Amino acid sequence: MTIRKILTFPDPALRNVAKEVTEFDSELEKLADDLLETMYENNGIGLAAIQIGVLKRIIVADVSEEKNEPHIFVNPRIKVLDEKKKGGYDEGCLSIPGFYEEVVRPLKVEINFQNLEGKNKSLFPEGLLGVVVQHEADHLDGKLMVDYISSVKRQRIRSKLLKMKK
Ligand code: GNR
Ligand code: NI
Repeated sequence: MTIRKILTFPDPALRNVAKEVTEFDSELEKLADDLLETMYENNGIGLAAIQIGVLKRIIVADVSEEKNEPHIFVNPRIKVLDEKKKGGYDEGCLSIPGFYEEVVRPLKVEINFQNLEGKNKSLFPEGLLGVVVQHEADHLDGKLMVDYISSVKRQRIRSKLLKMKK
């Protein structure tokens, strides 16, 4: 397993749209392992492959206290079941280090996905996991948490992160 480098906003690579996974092979397994290890190493509760520069539609998450409930979702598709929006979760993003913003998202979603063997699965994520899978699915379409906040705030975050990189 390898800890991979996480790209940070405003890296244009984070704006790509990831491609559907079609090969369920050992390379995909290795990628899932690396994603989990990189997520745990950085104390994250979710990670999308695009954040380590891999344009494949695969995300991982673990919202458990003990960090022993890893989820791997290949080709995830989010279905909104209840349009009622729920804010209140301050979201963070490993690609936007140091910034936390409340994002209003649908409360009830279903996630349809494939596992590492390519088998179709679905899950009705509750609470924080529901928020995280929506956050990760956004990444796969080049969308970031900061897209939900005002452009003034977004610009401020952008310049702070650019200065930190220098
Ligand atoms: O570690 C993370 N925490 C988090 C908190 C609230 C809502 C979403 C997240 S995901 C984030 C890791 C990350 O950047 N995933 O893309
Ligand atoms: Ni993120």
